[in-house]
Amino acid sequence: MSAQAPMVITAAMIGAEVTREMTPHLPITPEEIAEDAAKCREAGAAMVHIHARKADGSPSQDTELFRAAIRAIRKKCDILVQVSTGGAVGMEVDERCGPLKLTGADRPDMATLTTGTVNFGNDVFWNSRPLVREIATRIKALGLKPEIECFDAGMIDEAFALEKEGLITFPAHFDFVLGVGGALAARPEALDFLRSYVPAGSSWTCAAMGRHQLPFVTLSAERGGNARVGLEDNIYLSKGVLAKGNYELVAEAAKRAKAAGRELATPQQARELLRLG
Ligand code: KMH
Ligand code: ZN
Repeated sequence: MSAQAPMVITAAMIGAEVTREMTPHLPITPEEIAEDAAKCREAGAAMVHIHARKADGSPSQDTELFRAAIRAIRKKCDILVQVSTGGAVGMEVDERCGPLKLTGADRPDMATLTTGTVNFGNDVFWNSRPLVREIATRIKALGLKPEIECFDAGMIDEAFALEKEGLITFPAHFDFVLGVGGALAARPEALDFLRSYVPAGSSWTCAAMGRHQLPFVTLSAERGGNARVGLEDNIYLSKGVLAKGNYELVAEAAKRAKAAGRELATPQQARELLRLG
């Protein structure tokens, strides 16, 4: 039996940047998203992280698009649904928070909260301190626990400030996003520093970009953490071979997690491990 807790695998299925030109396997419609999500669940994922797209494939944080995707997913399986509040570069706060208008049976299980501004390739992912507080307030008002997205170490320091202000509670759940152009690189030393820096008792996930995605599943598994894989961050299963869907990346992550001695968390176990209530 593994001494470590079961590993939560999250499938970041869509994102805002990947296009159908880059991969024909990107899910866009609610039905496509739900079908791939159900396969991700079967392959070992406990949660999906979703963005939404309009019919033409362009990114959108429209409440109704998220409602349709969440309903379609929940019709097919019990996977947890984490919504993005990052959206796409350049979106304003009200647009970014579109999915936070979903209540009752359509309420998501979790929402992301990025706690600082960062270079994002040649763009800037803008998260001023007032904006971070506004989004944190809306997540809290919906009764959700945020996944704190850290693209750099200072974003953990900002989480400490948010906790002091009563906008988030500890222990928290962090996602270390490594390897975005212009931000913290996907290096094992970076992961080791970040996990040593989070408040006691917190849980963490690592999302590494591109070719680093799958190797970092192994590093996270060995260190007792959790992993995020999926087309938002990486479209290749191996060099030059496109993943035929998010489920293929989840299946490979599951294989690596098990090889490192980890069991996989069910959605119910993930709910407890991430303290989603
Ligand atoms: N698309 C990025 C600019 C999140 O989902 O919360 C932001 C992002 C973070 O993907
Ligand atoms: Zn995202």
